[in-house]
Amino acid sequence: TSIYQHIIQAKIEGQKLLAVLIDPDKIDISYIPQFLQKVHTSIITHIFVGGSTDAEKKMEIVVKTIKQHTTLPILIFPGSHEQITEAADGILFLSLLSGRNPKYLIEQQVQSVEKLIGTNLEIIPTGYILIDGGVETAVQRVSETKPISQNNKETILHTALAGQFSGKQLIYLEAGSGATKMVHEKIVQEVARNLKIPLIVGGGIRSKTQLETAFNAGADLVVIGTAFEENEDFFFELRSFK
Ligand code: 1GP
Repeated sequence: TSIYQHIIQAKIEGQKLLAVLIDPDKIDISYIPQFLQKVHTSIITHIFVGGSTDAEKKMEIVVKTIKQHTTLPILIFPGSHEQITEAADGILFLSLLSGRNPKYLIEQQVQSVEKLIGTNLEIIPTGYILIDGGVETAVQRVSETKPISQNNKETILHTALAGQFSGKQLIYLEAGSGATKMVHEKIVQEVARNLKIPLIVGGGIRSKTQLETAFNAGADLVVIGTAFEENEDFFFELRSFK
C-alpha cells in the first residue's frame, strides 16, 4: 500500500501517527545512525526530511543515509524544489495556502516537475497553512508570507477547506519550527471536525501532554522536530502511548 493509503487507513482506525522532522541543516551525517536508533525506540511512524533552507545542499546524502538505517517511510518536506531527491519514498507536494506569494503557491511546484518526472516518489498534494506560533519562524522569513493569526479561526478553517475543495489530500497546520505556541487545540478541533482528508499538525510541540492535546483535538499525524533535537530523552518518553 502507498504511504497515503496507510495514512487514510490509520485515520479510519483511529491510529495516531507521529513524524520526526529531520532538518538537513541541523543534523550531522555521522550522527544519523545513532539518532535513528533512538527514533526506533519511540512510537514514531514517519520520517520527514526538509527545512526552509538547505544551506549546505546536504538533502540527498541525508536522505540516503537515513534510508540505510530505517524501514520507516521517508517523506520529503521541501523548503524549495532544490531539496527534491529520489532517495526518499515520497514527497509532501506543498502549496503554501496561507500566503499570497505565487512563488510558493505555484512557481516552486512548476520548477520541481523536471525532477519529479521519472522518479518513483509518491507525490502527496498537501495544503500547507502557516499559523502564528508566537515567533517569527524560518518559513515566514523564507516564504515572505504572513502567518494567519490564531484569533482568525474562520480564515484558518476556510483556508483548510479551500485546500480540500481544490484536491489536496492532506492539510498541514504549521505553527513553524521552534514556535512558542503550538496550534491551539480549539483550532485543530474545528478544522479536524470539518475536514474529510487527514490533518497534520506541527510546530512548537515539545511535550507528551502537548502531543496528546494535538491528537485528542483531531490531528491524524503530528510532526515534531526541535523537541527531539534538544532533548533526546524525549524519544524514550514517547516509547509508548495510550
Ligand atoms: C516544522 O512542524 C514542524 O515544520 C516541526 O516544528 O521543530 O517546532 O517541532 P518543531
